[in-house]
Amino acid sequence: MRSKREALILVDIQNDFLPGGALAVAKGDEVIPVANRCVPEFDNVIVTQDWHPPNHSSFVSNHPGRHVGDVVKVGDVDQVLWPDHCIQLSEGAAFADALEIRCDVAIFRKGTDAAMDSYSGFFDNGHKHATGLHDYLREHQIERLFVMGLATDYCVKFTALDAVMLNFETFLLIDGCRSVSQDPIQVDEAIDQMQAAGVQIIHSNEIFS
Ligand code: VGL
Ligand code: ZN
Repeated sequence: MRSKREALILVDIQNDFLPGGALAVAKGDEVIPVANRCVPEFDNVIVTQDWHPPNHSSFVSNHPGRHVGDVVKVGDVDQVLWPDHCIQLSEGAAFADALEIRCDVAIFRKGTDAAMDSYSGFFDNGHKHATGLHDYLREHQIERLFVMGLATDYCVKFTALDAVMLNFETFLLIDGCRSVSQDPIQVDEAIDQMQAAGVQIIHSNEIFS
């Protein structure tokens, strides 16, 4: 077991982000065995859950004439349009069946406001509303975070960037992440951005020593 001052954050390991899901991430299912190996090492395990109402502003179905991947303004924030995904209470929003999380896991839901998307597990994309994750980590005196899940170039990236901005010592478990983009240049850009911000990129093997 690792130190009580550390937490593992599993980002959006939900059916809709797995192969066959509404917003399938290629090989997204491969993060599950990595998560299952890491979970028993931590006293504190946190999961984020993308949890959208059906009228969510990131859904292409709510922007007639637009296509998936288009970028629109929602308020003053740029919003990428996605296939409808992770609708509250749907099977697609449920955690992957094969994910072995204990009943003491802390769940933080995001993207619940129809008018504002939330990639980060900490704040919405406008940085106006907090999910409660930061308060939770402070209450539990957590200082060091290990982040993995789906997807490297969106919710994992923004969660890790907010974590370093909030002064947590932050590690990305790179083998426990898969990306929406299949362009290696874009994936490298996301990883470089995290690294430049102070996120330490490690392999999950490095936590078992
Ligand atoms: C995500 C796009 C839209 C993610 C969530 O979990 O990375 N990406 N909603
Ligand atoms: Zn979403």
